[in-house]
Amino acid sequence: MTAVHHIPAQPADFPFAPDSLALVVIDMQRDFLLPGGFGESLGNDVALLRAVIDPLAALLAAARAAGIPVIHTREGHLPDLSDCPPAKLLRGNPSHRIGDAGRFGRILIRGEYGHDIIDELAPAEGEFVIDKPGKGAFYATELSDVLVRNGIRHLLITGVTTEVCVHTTVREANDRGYECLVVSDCVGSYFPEFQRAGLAMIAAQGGIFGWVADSAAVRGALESAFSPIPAQ
Ligand code: C5J
Repeated sequence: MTAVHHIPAQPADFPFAPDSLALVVIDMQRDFLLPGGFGESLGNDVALLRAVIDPLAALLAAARAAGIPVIHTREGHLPDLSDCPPAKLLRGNPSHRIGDAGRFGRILIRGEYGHDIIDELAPAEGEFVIDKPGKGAFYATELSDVLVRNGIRHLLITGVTTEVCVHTTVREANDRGYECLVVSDCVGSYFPEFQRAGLAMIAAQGGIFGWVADSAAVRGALESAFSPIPAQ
């Protein structure tokens, strides 16, 4: 039987089995994070999202060292926009719509430079990359299949933005019976008040959507759960 390990978290320790754990990295894309990109062109301060890069790079390295599956997601659409609901296309700033020309290519269009993941967190060979047309990572994607095929039940959730794609994914995962721990310094929002409230909402009411812990606590637990067993 697989041993159960724990990560110190809110509202209580997060129990996980090492062989059912995965790291999920949501939408760490140039369009959202690069200075001069789509996110910034909407008037947002990308520094608030970029603060996530260093702790997330360290967590990614720890996950790779532990050998747990890593799943990256990218929000975006087909070049002909056939997978983009008209309501999504029409909302937002009229001068910066999905599919419009942006500094890093057509905004949120698959295959464009801006749609891809930032260099610091580039997926390694063998890691999963899920392209999603929605805010949640389950809607219209192969994520459920990937999780089932790999026996994954426990998700460490990171990425941007806290109150949009991170929250939607956590809620989708929670409804499907997955146990989600949101890593507080590895998720980011353009809005400090949404960051605070978004994290509080996860762990409120006894962990209504899941657990919250910082990356130091998660890395510590990974190191102890995945350290080699000393020879007798
Ligand atoms: C947004 C996302 N905020 N990845 N996308 O539109 O959260």
